[in-house]
Amino acid sequence: MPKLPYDLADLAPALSKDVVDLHYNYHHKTYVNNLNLAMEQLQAAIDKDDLRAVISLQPVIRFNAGSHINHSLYWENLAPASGLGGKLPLPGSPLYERVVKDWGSFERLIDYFTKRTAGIRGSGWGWLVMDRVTKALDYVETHDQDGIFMVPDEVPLLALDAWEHAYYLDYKNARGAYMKNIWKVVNWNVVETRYMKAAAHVIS
Ligand code: MN3
Repeated sequence: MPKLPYDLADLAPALSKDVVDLHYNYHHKTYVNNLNLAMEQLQAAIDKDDLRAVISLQPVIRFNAGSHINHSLYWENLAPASGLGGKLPLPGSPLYERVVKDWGSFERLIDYFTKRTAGIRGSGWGWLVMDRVTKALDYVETHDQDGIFMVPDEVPLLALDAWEHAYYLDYKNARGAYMKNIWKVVNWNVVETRYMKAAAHVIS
């Protein structure tokens, strides 16, 4: 489990202590436990050269490993509103200029992402991604626990968890209200760092 870069209560009121506690210490932890178990079973299957077992373990590994990767990105790209949470990059910074180039403004990007992520059918994730080839920023959604690592040439910059367990305790069925409030705790500093690292390794 990655260590949270803040205390459980620090994302309130956007996300209550209870919702973060349940999400991190129960949901995320359970995915990690299930992944560890499946990895042990995979190793045993490989040791026995049991190809049927190796293949049958793939869906559970895809689900739980994807979840662990996605949640690790999610926790990292949030921050308390009393600190870096919700503070947009300054004009002139690389991410600011790229967002303005691709989206016109942060307001437009946030508005679009809020609508799209709130509208994901079933469980999934909304992502701000950078295309490795063009460096352009785009919105991508993935379903269940699939992640951006499964999409060729896209680098995840911002992970938004649209699963009910991410907000239901606080917002009930109002996913749109959760999506509206999550921007108050998005750590754009982390998003910008990811962008600059990704942009430095662009495929030419
Ligand atoms: Mn989740």
